[in-house]
Amino acid sequence: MADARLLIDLPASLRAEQRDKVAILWIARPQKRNALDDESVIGIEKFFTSIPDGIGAVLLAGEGDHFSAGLDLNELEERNIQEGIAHSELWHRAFHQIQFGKVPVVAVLHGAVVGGGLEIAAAAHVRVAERSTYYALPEGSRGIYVGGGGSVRIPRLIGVARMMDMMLTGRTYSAEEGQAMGISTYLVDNGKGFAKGMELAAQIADNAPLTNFAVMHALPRIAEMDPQAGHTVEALMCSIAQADGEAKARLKAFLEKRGPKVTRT
Ligand code: 1HE
Repeated sequence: MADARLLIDLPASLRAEQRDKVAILWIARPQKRNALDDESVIGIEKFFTSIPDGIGAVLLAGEGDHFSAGLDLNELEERNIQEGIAHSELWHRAFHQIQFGKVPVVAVLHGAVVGGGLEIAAAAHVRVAERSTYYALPEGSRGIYVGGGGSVRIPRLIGVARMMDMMLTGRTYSAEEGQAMGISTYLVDNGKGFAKGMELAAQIADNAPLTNFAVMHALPRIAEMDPQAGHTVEALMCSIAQADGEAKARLKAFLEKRGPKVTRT
């Protein structure tokens, strides 16, 4: 499959394309710094629940100078408590589909990755940050609270104490600091993020699908289990993966000196 537009009906704030086995989802609202309005969040859920067969990974990126300025503050109109809960749950559903969807997601970060922008980035599986990236949780200064799963995912990346500091003091972290504390696992020069993200996504898309499934769905759950249950689920997952034809073919290829060796990077 060559490059093509993906035939998923999305709002104007999102753009999807396909390059071989990688689907690319652009947050395409640079005039509003890729702020996420309800339409965009619903579109994100739709995209991640409509990924066609043949796609093995998704690249998530933002158009313009910033990845995302988070929640569209124009939509913070008068909501009652029940409506506020429903709004947060809308974000939860959409971002759940990123983390626990069909294929792994690589996020390419640059410029502002703030508020809900950091929440959506945290739902991806691999994060590549350009040096222009900065992270903040300005919810504190806006008198609100994270609502896109940030309290669940961000402490698992950087710890509760750092997230508290970001929210209470409005502290901003640089790309280099984000890399050191584990928000991103790749740090690249400005303008190089998309190419690096595509390289990683293409590599991920070539993995055995069952391995990608195990890494996405079993690993984070095992990590939350008590160790005894975790070991049991790991043994089952390991056995299921090994029994798959794809694993057998790949192991045979290595033993016959046809498979790739581990190489230093
Ligand atoms: C927006 C938004 C937005 C920009 N909602 N419209 N997020 C924030 O608190 C971050 C708010 N944004 C900013 O601090 C800055 O815009 C940026 C640092 C991201 C970028 O600055 P800059 O100088 O490049 O752009 P700008 O001039 O501030 O903004 C350009 C336009 O985008 C302008 O609109 P315009 O009509 O006047 O041109 C801005 O109003 C608009 N814009 N950010 C709406 N966020 C589920 S809970 C999640 C909770 C949160 O995410 S809270 C964090 C919200």
